[in-house]
Amino acid sequence: MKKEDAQKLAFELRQKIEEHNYRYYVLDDPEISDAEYDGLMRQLQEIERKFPDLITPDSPTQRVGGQVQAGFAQVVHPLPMLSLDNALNLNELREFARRAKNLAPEAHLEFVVELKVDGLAVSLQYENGLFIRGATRGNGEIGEDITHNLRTVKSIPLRLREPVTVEVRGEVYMPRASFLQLNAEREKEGLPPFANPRNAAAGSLRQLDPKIAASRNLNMVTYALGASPDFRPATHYEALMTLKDLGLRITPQIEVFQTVEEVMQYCESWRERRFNLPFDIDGMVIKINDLAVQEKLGATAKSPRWAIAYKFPAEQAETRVKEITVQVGRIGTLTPIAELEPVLLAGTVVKRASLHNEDILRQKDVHIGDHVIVQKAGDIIPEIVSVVKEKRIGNEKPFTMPENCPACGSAVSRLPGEVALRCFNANCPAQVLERIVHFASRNAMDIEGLGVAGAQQLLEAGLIADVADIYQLPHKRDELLRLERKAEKSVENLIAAIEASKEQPLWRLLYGLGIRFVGERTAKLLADHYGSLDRILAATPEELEAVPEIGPKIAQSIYEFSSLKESRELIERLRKAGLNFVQEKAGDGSRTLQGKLFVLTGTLPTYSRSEATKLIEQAGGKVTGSVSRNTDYVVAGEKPGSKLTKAQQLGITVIDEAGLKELLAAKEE
Ligand code: 0OX
Repeated sequence: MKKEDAQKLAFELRQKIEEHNYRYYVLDDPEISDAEYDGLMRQLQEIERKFPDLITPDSPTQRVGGQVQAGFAQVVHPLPMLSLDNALNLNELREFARRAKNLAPEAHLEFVVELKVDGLAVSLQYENGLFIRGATRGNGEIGEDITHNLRTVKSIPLRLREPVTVEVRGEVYMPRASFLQLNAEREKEGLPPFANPRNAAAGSLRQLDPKIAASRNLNMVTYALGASPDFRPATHYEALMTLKDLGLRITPQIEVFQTVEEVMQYCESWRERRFNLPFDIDGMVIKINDLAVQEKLGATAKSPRWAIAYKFPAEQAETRVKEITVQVGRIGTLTPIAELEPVLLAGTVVKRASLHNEDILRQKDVHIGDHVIVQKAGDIIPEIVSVVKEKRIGNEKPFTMPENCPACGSAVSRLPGEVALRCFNANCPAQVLERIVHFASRNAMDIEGLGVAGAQQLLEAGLIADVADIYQLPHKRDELLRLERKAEKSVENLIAAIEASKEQPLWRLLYGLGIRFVGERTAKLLADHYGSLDRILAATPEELEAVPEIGPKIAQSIYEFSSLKESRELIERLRKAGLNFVQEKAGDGSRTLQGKLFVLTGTLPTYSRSEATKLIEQAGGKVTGSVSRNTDYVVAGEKPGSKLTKAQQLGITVIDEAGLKELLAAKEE
């Protein structure tokens, strides 16, 4: 490709990617699939790899490109970042409105109500549309420069849709599902888990190496205009809408109300509904809409008089620890679990709470028999907040972690630098069970009927001993039918699910193997990069590390797995069973039509319409039904219809089947 062409294409790709980002993050209305989006990114990365001097600072590929920082620079906020006063009940909310009314008696008060996203307040500075600096709130006057980390947050535009100079404020947070996943991974790695999504977000932003923030699914909502010489909106609501138009993601579920009663009703309506949100909120924020009134009300030393937070109390309950048990995970991690007297909490009965590891157990000083306060923030697994020590009567028993694995009896120990105790017996029945359950789980091979109970039954009956044995089950129909409580229908369903799983995409198989540190995302990256299981398992640690986002720990773990004789034997048995080991390889020369839009018209000499469509899609292109300005090629066969005329009118390139074959065969230079 010539450099001028590359420059033009890179420009177009960046515009497209930014537009799709905006649709995805701000409007919540994506137009293309994740795979198509990834395709555009890969195409841009490829161009920038070939022509590094074409890279621009606001290129979507440059989010993670930053250097590891030596420390955090200080940032003086152009306007202090105030915090919010709290209203702890509805009366205090009424009081807030009354005070405002007293201070601005002539004004008709209108209230904007927003969700109070539970994250970390940040300030973003844009200059002529370009994101130049992002900072924490710090003490409100001076914060820390965390630009390198904020650049990795995909909902923060690196360039606004207008070349304006503006400072905005918002909250960076971690969605609950990402938090749970991150903690699960950390526990596997023997790292201490984060206490809640807010700490996880804060911990991610307080890193000098931006790769860490980039690997942690962080998100941001904007909730206010900061110093903004270019803007004079009349209301807060108008300011938010302007920010949205500029490409920033604003707090969702914003409503404007005329009376405090309506405000209170709306706030209360979120008390239970908040648990259905994908992120935690710790209350609602009520702001007076009119900015002139805001100015008139001003602020105290700490917080504005025109805004208040209405906090929901965390849902807590008291119960008793009946027992502390120890669970053995897939890679042998021992986790202490508090078995509780059942208690109703935020609508569900809670019977167990994870104590995470020995350190946390000690820190909370939980004894068997203790009365404890349990808490649920969002619909997260309940946690033990504290022990009600006044209720101790003397017969409570402290708990010490066992020296031997409760499942197999082998001695347990800690790896250097890890918090968790581990059982290192790969044949430990608890680990075997967990490995099978993980392999069959919905996010891996998705074999219904192989949950804990199902897998346990098969293990006990001696019908399976590892994941490869699962594929022998279809030949053991009679034995399955003889199992207790197995109806014919459920056996048929299990066999069908097992057969269907053979066709699962490569990443699911790789993830299902349960290699330490190989989560879903890593599995997808590796499957994409290597295209086959054999190539992944043949790679050296150095080669693996060369794959973007794969660090030394993951590389070493995969290498250790593939070096084991047991693993190699297992893989061969899975291959023999007929599992899919390969994947359509994306991002290499075979996806030369990445992002290109095609329209087919008329009858082609050799390809059927569906064959042509398949070939185009395999090469990364897309076939649509009608010609528009966005169409890249019209493939015309015999008896083309009006689509050909339209293509000619719009000046779209028209090719025949031979032309299509040429495009498909073309390798990038
Ligand atoms: C939030 C949030 C926080 C900031 C200082 C004056 C108004 N966590 O979602 N703060 C504000 O606004 C305050 N709005 C929010 N939505």
